[in-house]
Amino acid sequence: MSATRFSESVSGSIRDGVLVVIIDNAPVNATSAHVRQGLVKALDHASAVGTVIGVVITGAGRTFVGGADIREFGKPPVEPTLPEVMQRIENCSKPVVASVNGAALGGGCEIALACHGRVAGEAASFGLPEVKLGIVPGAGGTQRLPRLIGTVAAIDLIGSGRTVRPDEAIKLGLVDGVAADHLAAAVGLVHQLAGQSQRRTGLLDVPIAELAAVEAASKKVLSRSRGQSAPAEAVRLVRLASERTFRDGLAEERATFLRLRDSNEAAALRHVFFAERQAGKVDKLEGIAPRRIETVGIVGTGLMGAGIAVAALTAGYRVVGIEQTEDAATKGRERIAGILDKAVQSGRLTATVRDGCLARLAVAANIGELAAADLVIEAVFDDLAVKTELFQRLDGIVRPDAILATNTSYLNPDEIAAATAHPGRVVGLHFFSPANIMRLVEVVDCKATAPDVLASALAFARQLGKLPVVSGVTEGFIGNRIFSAYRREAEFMVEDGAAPEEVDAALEAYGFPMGIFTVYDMAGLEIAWARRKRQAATRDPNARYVEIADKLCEAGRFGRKTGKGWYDYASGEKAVDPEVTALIAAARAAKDISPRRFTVDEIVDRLLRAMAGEGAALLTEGIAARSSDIDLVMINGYGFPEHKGGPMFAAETHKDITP
Ligand code: T1G
Repeated sequence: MSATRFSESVSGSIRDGVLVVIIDNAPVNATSAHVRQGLVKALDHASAVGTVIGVVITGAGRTFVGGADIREFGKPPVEPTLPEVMQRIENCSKPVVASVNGAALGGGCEIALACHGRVAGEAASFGLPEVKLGIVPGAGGTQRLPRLIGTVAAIDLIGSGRTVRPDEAIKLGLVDGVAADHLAAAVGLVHQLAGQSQRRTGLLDVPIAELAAVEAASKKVLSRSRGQSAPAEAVRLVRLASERTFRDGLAEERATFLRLRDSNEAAALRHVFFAERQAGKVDKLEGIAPRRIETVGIVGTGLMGAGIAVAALTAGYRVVGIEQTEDAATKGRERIAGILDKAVQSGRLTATVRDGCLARLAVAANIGELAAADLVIEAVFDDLAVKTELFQRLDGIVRPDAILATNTSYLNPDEIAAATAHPGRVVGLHFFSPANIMRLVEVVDCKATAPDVLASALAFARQLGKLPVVSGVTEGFIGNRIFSAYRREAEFMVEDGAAPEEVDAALEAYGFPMGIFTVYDMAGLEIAWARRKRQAATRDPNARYVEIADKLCEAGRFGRKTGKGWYDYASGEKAVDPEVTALIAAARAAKDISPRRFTVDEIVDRLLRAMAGEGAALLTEGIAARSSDIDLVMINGYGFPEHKGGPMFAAETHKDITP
């Protein structure tokens, strides 16, 4: 039978007496207005035509339904609303079954929940990721899911926003079946359900869940929510499902959804969502194909090199690690195997995947082994002479079309490239430690980097599951430039009267996992000290310079590993040290500064302004392509709270900066 069109994105055809409705709204079948209108029309049609025994809903392409159209948020609502569509599905006189071909997320998962039955294809996934957007499910998810799979499991899924695959979905009772031919199975399920009274999730009694388990699940969500409000609201709503009627629960869910949708937190997280999809897109690379990369050479298998190796191995690459001696090569291999073992112990990797990784790994003391590499990443000591000499040697070893990447944090990769025979193949890949965990990679587009080399570096980073952000060449690239401005401002405030612990407390209250002085102590103070000493001769003598960190280093206070830094760790806990307080007081006195008080707001405002100001300079200099890239760098590399949207977003919208 020919297809009937219900709207520009919804059509249906009859299969075995069942109306099979297809949602086709590229790219992710979001529930835009015409999708909602089409679904209602399709349900009307199925109800009206006597020969139709029921309905199957499925999606075109790789996605079932990716949820509400996030771009419609903030625009006036268009009827029918998504909750209305859900009610129409649930109350349909004939059985409606979801045939879930791909991702059923947010409103897409809610459509499946409102159906009378659900069949998953092998590529299906289910999730209510709304909390990641600073909102809660707004079309019945918080009320239908606990009624289907229980309160504890629903708190976990909705509170974390995580996605489940078919094997877990069936265990949870989220789906009735999993089938390669999900459409045929769904049509079969409609036949089974036809003529019976339909299970309407909304009308079911809720079994009283075990209170202790509900408490534990709630606590777990709250402990991970880092100052965001959506996860707590989600937990509250799910728990309402066992306390109130379905109708009351839905009303409370809708009210909460609308309130959160208009919050700063949601605006910030939407910004981050689109920023991530923008990142790494470079206009000049349009139509340029990346080079093929199968074997990755990594020179230096210390902490950073080993982390990069693990990231490459788990993404399926062959890895050749290089060390200077046999002994160091053995240790490097052990370090890499150790990280993989830990991942198996914590359940992030299966033993089979680890064994596959180890089979693709070689660590050698002979640099000649790199002849086979398509890409070589150096992760050796951050010294210009060392890196230049290494790249010159590599010129004679690797194929002319192999790519050479430097993982330098502070050196000028243009200088490294200029010393090689083919500067066009040199690019920066600035990983963050631990490289197998941290998502951010700054991909440094050097003066001579060839477009297909840049495209290859971006494709490689994406293949590793990383978030690549392109940076031009500047001291410290995007992240460390902004971090330096942030640090400078924090030290100015300390010199002017704020205590380090006040600055840290203000940052932690804002949402940073750790304040800046605590971060310093974790990382160690000596590397930055050495750099300041190197730069002393070229420093602008008229620029303000705070000596306090130097004085700490001179006193042997290099941070946590020496038991003392900005704080004291003798008791095993971080403690304010009167010695540091005295040292700061002396530094102020030496400059005739009479200390003043800073409020929490002032501390945060000044630090945000410092970061945003440096970010603006990076945009003017053309180092960063877009301000949202800067936000991603600070969120993913430096602990800037995601739900504040990054320093540029916070500055642009004046949401966190009082003028
Ligand atoms: N709305 C608008 N655009 C979207 C979108 C959405 N929901 N999801 C993706 N896009 C765009 C995206 O910006 C990109 O655009 C393109 O689609 C491809 O995306 C009432 C309130 C579905 C797993 O949070 O997780 O439902 O950059 O690169 O890797 O309770 O997209 O090409 O211009 O990510 O194949 C909840 C978000 C909404 C799902 C596909 N839903 N999306 O991954 O493609 S709130 C989500 C995803 C809600 C209800 C509530 C993924 C995907 P461009 P992509 P992908």
